Amino acid sequence: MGFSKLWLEHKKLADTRKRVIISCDHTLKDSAAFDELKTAMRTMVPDAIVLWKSEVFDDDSYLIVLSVHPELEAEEYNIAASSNITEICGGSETGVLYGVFAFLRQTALAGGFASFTESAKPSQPLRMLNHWDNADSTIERGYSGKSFFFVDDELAVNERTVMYARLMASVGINGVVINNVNVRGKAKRLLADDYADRLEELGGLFGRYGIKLFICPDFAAPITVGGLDSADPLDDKVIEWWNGCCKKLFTKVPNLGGFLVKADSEGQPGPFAYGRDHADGANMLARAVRPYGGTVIWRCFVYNCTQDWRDLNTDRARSGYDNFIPLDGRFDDNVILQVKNGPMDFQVREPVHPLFGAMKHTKIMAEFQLAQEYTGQQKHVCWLVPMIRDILAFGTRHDLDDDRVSSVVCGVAAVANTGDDYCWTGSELAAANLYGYGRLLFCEDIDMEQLAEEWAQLTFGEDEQVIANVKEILLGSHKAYEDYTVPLGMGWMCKPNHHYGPDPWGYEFDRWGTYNRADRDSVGVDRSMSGTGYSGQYSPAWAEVYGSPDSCPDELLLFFHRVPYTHRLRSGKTVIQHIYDAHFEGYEKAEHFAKLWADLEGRVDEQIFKNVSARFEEQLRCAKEWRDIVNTFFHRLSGIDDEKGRKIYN
Ligand code: GCV
Repeated sequence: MGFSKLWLEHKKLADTRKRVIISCDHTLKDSAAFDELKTAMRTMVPDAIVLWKSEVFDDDSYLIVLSVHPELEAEEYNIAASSNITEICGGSETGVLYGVFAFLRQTALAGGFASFTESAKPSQPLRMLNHWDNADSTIERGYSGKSFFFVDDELAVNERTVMYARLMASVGINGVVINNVNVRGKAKRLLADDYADRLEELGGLFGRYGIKLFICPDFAAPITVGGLDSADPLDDKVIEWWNGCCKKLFTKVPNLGGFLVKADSEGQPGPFAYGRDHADGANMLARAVRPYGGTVIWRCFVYNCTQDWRDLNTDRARSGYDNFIPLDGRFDDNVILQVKNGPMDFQVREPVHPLFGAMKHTKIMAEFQLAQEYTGQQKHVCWLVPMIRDILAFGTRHDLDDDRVSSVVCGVAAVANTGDDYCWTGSELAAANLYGYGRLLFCEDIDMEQLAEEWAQLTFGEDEQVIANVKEILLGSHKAYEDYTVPLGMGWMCKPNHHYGPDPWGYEFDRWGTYNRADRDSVGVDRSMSGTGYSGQYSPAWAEVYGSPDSCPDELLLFFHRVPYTHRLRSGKTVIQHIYDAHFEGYEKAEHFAKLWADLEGRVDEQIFKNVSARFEEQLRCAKEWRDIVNTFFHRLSGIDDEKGRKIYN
């Protein structure tokens, strides 16, 4: 299947110059930065010939000078651009590459060569994408076709992977995990010789674009690949096996950054089977990868997924903190703990995970999910970037010089939303999540309106109506989705397993620890100190805010508290009235967004228009189901009428 170039389409500029001269030394001439610039200039200034250095420089020429300045940080760049000459300096080839992409972006947005200066270095040192791709080409929680990394158990390195690396580098992604954290099927053999040549090739490609390659190993590989009878992290034979395996692998694949590990979670093997803990498991691997500069990223998504719903004391929200806080300080310095943005699992609204800022002696990174597992599965528009921005900007109120999540983490990862669909992300609008995520991690102060406009213009062109409508849709989409699905922090009223569409009690009597506990009088889970005690996992200042329904922010009230339907929110509305209003208003917003899109017929590419229109049709169908099922559910339980007398089914 072919593929779109997304925001790297490079539209023609209104410029009639005859020559674009790229001046740089020989080393840079072989770099991705040079290639990107050359390719882009050929499309953007089609009347010009693109030359490497030239004696001729006249009014019909545009000169771009590329250079590496080692006094800059490796990923930093400076641009000084004018109408006839631009200088781009970077701290390394990657810095120059980022500078080139920034120059191309600004030039495309300005519609021609403009005068500007820009200096930037990334806000986050590690900016990752985690793919949940399986070797058999399926993608766990994938909504955009099949894997383009794995085709029928083989690893593919082809034009599509090149385009992928280019797209990711253009928004500053510098680490990619290619396979699912649930290591299944042939992916268990990623550590064996089977994939070595292709991993080397893919690593080389990624390296050219400043991206480190990561894989998820099977923690039980000493057994499944090595034929040992144990994977005990403290067993000498096991340690020796991993040391040998890593020596071979990292020597063959020099651009391998390390491992991402899901252990003792949802059925994955881990150290618990041998009476060891997460620090034992992570450190054993960290020592095996250390000689090669490798990193072990160890996930904190660990909880009891065989809970009894009758047990009111066990609280899944508590588990990350309870499991890992006792281990603070025990992890080697090439271990990073990867913590989901909230304590549950990528719901549309959750409190920020209490581990941020609390683990003072351990490296931590944040994990988000661009694949919209719980947020409309790339059929509904739900632009997650403002939410990610808010979470990174959240002040943990721990006693730190800078207590914001963005400062207490050493990197950020997101579950990717890509597949082998023509447009990569199922819906063209879902690509705004991919683009915006990368841009945000590079520049955490970026303005969301500007970001939405920028993406819309690079994707759809200069038509102001298109940019305005797309921007309005993106900016309002998350709130609309939250409103017509699960407002007030309730979460989880989706259909079990596939997580799409409403089912208010779908998880209520199940083993996953995800309950709303709605009855005829009240709704919500008491996670205050008189309930499960989860609110006490925060810094004292937040523990106090979250600990009482009077001070808890409305949007999280039912996450932290169990209250009667007649409880008055800080907004002045009752809980039940808020539920009704949110569902009616959220649906209306979705209708409005669909209309904004419909108005663009003839203004955007016909194929794109049709694909997104079909998705809006589905979004409206599903949003109506959410509205009517959730409203009816609460009306039947509570017996309280909507004070505005709107239609609720009984
Ligand atoms: C990769 C949720 C998802 C699973 C996913 C898991 C995780 O439970 O539903 O598909 O597994 O999170 O993050 O490990």
